[in-house]
Amino acid sequence: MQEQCDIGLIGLGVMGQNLVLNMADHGFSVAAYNRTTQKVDDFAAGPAKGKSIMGFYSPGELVKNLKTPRRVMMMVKAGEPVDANIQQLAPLLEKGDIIIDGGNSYYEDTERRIKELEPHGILFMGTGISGGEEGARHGPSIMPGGSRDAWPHVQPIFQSIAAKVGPNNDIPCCDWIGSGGAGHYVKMIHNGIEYGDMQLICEAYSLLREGLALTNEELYDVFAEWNRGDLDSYLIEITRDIFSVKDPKSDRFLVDVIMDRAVQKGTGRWTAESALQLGVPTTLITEAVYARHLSALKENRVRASKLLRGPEGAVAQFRKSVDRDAFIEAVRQALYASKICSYAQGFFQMQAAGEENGWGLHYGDIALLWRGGCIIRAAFLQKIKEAFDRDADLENLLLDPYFNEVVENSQVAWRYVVSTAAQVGIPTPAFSAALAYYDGYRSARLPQNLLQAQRDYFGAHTYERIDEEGVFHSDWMQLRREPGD
Ligand code: NBP
Repeated sequence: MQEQCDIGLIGLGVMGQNLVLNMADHGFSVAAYNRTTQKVDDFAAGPAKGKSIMGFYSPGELVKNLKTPRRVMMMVKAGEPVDANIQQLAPLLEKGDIIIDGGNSYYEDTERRIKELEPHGILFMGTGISGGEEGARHGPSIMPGGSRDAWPHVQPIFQSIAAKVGPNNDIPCCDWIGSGGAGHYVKMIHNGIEYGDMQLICEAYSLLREGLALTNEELYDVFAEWNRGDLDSYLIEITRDIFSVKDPKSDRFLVDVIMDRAVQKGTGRWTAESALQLGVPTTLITEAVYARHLSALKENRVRASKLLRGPEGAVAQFRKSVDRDAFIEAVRQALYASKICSYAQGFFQMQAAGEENGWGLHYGDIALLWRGGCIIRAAFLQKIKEAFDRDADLENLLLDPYFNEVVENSQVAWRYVVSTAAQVGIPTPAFSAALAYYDGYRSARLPQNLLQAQRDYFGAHTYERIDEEGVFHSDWMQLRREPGD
């Protein structure tokens, strides 16, 4: 009888194949299946050859060849394919067996699936995985959540294959996140933050390219320099590299021939939708989603560009008078301060969702999981970990002494950059949203007293008073000054 495998994996797409190879490299035997069976053959004869990997042509065969409790991981497209696979798998499994969904599923779907499988005794884990193809192959960031009883059976595999950080490179970027849809929720926030980070970098690029007319070679040097300081991160690093790549089809830089129309798969939008439902101000990520929508209106923008005028000659005037090095440094500071606001908003949203759903999230540990392996990996995440170590109940990252000081020290530069962008007509929705959030969050009094008055005037929606408990309504028509008085 052939040896039973440690784990089964369904879905030999980009992520699935690389995760299987990663598991095999770490000493685990893997049973693999894909709906289009040609992929099973190609994989077995290609990258999987000679490794502890067995290919199968049906979920039934795969399940028969697994050790108990059976562990089956799905890496298929989110949505209907996940349900279709669960329907096939569930009758083949026994009480105590485990299904892991490693795709980018919507967290409410995960919560539903856990409940649907519970009566059958099947444990379901919704697990976020980040790092793309390269991460999956050599060490992703893994965010497991769902049925807690499944975790000890999966932990050794996941923690072996995950990225490692720390002084001895031995802290895995994978730990239990929480019950229900917590794993997928945290992955969704990760992706939302990724949207924000990417938009901020694009705005910095736009300010330096449109504002200062820096060449790609100069942009390379700026990003290389930034990557040596507080902004040290995977996204800054790949952005630096992008500025060095020439188009094989022309003598231009590749970035300059790429269409300025962004696409998206929806995790940023889910983050924004969840923020709206929770009633928390995740403004920067939401602006980043809208920025992609605006970019997609390419034809409209081209038409409008011929009709709608900006501040005439403002960019030329700015270039003549600006101190270039000082402006580059100001953009760097504005980028870092905005990034801090974005993470403050993302963690605030996670805290709200964690409390509402009773997930028991540990925020410092989540920051550490993102320290390596994933797209938003950055040195700065260590600072977030330290902030939550200082105060596990930290209300807002901006209130931590380190972040408070950075943002305060950056604000002159940050305000200069945002006002310059407005003056010369360069759109910076994420920089501006971050600054408006900072100013709003630090305001003990906002103008929403007037808004409450308006609501009460036209709809008798009532208001509260600053000097007396209770709910009040005024007859504004009766009390107002008559027009002309
Ligand atoms: P791919 O597009 O490379 O592969 C999709 C896989 O899903 C294929 O194996 C496909 O089988 C399978 N599949 C589909 Br589509 N519909 C199916 C169905 N009804 N039944 C069974 N299998 C079905 O995806 P990927 O990039 O590897 O991503 C997999 C998951 O991981 C997704 O949820 C994705 O959002 C997530 N993710 C991706 C990345 C990334 O960087 N790519 C990063 C993190 C997470 P087939 O061969 O028969 O069509």
